[in-house]
Amino acid sequence: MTDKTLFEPYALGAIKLSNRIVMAPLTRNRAGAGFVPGDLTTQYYAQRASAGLIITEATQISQQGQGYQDTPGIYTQTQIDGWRRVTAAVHEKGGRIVLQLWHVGRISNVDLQPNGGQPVAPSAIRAATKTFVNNAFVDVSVPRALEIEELAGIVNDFRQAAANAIKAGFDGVEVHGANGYLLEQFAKDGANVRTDAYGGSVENRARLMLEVTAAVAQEIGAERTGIRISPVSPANGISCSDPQAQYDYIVDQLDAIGIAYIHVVEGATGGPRDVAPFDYGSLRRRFSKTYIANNGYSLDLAASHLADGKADLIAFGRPFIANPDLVERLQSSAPLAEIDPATIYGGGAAGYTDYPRFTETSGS
Ligand code: 8OZ
Repeated sequence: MTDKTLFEPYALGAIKLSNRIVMAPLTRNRAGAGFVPGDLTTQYYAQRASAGLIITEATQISQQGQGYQDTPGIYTQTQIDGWRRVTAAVHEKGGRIVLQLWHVGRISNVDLQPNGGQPVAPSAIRAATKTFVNNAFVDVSVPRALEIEELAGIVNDFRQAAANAIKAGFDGVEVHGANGYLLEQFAKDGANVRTDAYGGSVENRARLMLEVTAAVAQEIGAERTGIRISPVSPANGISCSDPQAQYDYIVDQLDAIGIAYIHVVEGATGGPRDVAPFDYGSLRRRFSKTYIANNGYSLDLAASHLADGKADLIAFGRPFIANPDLVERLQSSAPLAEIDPATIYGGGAAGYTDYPRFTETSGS
């Protein structure tokens, strides 16, 4: 039994979607020299253009914002040119695509940082996690605490990256405020022990995320701006003592900025949905525009959350890796292909652009 709502058009701010299935951002580590997305990446996204909306893989706004090898950027002209080929190919097939803007903060390694410097963070607290650099998993480096005078520069890097995304032909941008990266490091007290205007209270910890979002919205239009958040996810070694209070406040403020959507990772990213108590309905009620729900949704759960008004759009992540035609498969109850875990991160076409459509496997 398939509820039809998932396959109906939807107006996401200024972006017209042909259905309510979103391709969630997925890190694939296949950028070329200069952190430029190449032809395979163009092909990969074009193959998935029947998604109502594609949210790209996380894309660094500066070299300082990079934390893993071979992830793409959006801060050089060559990167803008590379992404322009991607957006043209997706638009050619009738799809819509926004760029996810990323600063990893402390989830990095000196080998990726400008002049081999330390990664930056709200506080000099190393995360208990690893990153992937020089073809190996390595501990993240000890970060240094950002000086308060440096924060305006980071806000400006996000603003410039958003402008670059529009130059590259994107329909909008998503601020990456989730999964233990810079903006979440500020928001969550497990990573932020600052005593200035960016640490301590709920309001202070939210400040950088909100300044960045407001700057992006001012640059490209609130109706083309969204944000991803993960209130209770422990991803990348992070913790928060007061997620409900923190995210109720953040979402109230995001609504005041007027952005088009919040994209909420419910539970532990890529893991259990019920990892910690949290009232997502509270975020839903506080936010007057679009709520995109993510994390472990089956077709049935997606249909029931849309029917109950708990979400407007549903983002599917890993199923899109092995099923370029995920929308058509869900719509026709075709079986889903399984992902090969060995080819998720890095490499070439294998496990990237060579997953067939269902009609190619069934011979019909
Ligand atoms: C998997 C591997 C590396 C990065 C995220 C950008 O979790 C990521 C990511 C995921 O948001």
